[in-house]
Amino acid sequence: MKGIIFDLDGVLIHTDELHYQAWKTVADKIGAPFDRERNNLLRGVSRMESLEIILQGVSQKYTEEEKVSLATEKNGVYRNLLKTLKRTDVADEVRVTLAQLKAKGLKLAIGSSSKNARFILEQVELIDEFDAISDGNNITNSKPDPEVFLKAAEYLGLDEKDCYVVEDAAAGIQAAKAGGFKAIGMGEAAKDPRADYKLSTFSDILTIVS
Ligand code: B16
Ligand code: MG
Repeated sequence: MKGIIFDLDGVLIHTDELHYQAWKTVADKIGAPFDRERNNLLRGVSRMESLEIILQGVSQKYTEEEKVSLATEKNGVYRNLLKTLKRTDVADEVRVTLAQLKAKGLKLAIGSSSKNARFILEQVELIDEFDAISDGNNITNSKPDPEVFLKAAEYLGLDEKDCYVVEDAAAGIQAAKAGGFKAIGMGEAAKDPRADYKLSTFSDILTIVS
């Protein structure tokens, strides 16, 4: 294996919690039921598709314009939360593991559905650790479509069969397998039977690749 493609939210950093808080603000405002279980359905899914999942809980119909406005409002709350992120929001275990993977000669990429991925990576001073970044800005179809990972492999100059994908989302594991990658599940996705490997802690990746 020559490369590893990392999902961002919920894998390298706990921005999944900030997504939850931002969507909760919008959901409470419109009276949509929203809890952590429903939030798990939003992992890896695009902003507009996430909103559609939340709106399944209300009878009111929203126009496209109103939906864009709600999604924009959520992103505003989320961006304000992201501004508080700093270097120490990435665990030492993550930084050390990434450095050790690089030292083994593996190429590292980001494969995130988020349009805020670069902003997050800059905030936490992680952006220079990656050889390529594929995110919500360079794709048409979000996970479970494999596009974001296929683009990441292309940017690395690698074949999908030579790359692992590390994911915390069911949609992400599905995308990785659809693209022909080896899937490593962590967090929620560690329970997914489609994952080829499961992490109990981030540094377990070192054992998988050795
Ligand atoms: P944004 P990932 C995904 O990131 C999140 O898991 C998902 O909850 C979010 O809706 C999506 O990014 C889009 O994010 O609104 O910032 O463009 O897990 O693929 O890194
Ligand atoms: Mg994720």
